Amino acid sequence: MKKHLCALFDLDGVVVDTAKYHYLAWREIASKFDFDLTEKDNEQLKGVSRIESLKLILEWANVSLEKEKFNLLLAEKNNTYLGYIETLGTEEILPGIKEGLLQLQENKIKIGLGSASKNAKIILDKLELTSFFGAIIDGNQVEKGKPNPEIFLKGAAALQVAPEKCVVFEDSAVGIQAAKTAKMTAVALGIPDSFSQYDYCYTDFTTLTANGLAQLF
Ligand code: B16
Ligand code: MG
Repeated sequence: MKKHLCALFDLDGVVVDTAKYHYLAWREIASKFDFDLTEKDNEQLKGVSRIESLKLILEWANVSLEKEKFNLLLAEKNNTYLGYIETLGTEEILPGIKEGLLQLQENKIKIGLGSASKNAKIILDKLELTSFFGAIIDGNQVEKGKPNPEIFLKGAAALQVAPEKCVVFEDSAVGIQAAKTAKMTAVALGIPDSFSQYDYCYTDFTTLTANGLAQLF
């Protein structure tokens, strides 16, 4: 019997390196408060929804804002981010991802996306990867962001696979927490120290494809 029947992919930081564009856009917002958002700070924003990210930045900058101004900044950040990703193309798909998706597809493994981003569908289209995904769950379809397991549980339900039969590929600590809370197998992509819990950790998808992807399914 196959160990897992479904692969759920995070988007930013796993499929494509849009994390750097989120960082640049948030830096511009933070600079309005003379707050220098560092790459280390940005690590804590990975996988975190737009609203929660802004709340964190304001907290770090020790700034409180009225709702109207808060919403304006959210829109501004997204416009800046959309500007950065306007020319995003297939060359920005992270190494090993296309090969991994093809391998999973050939082995009839169901594939889903579980991203906190409200821009996930635009990005997948730009990367010409949409057709690989049998279900796309993004920030528009969930009430609770990662580390809440809602995103991944909705992905499993849409693909009609039990959570225990799903593998999640994630680059963020909150995403790995969400996968574990959902009782899924969690594969962390990045440096082990960045995560408090995971089942497997690989530096990137190429290393995973070469060393363990086939064994997971
Ligand atoms: P948006 P993921 C997350 O995507 C990003 O990691 C996080 O930095 C971002 O704030 C969040 O999406 C919301 O994105 O502003 O486009 O709705 O990693 O869960 O694919
Ligand atoms: Mg991510």
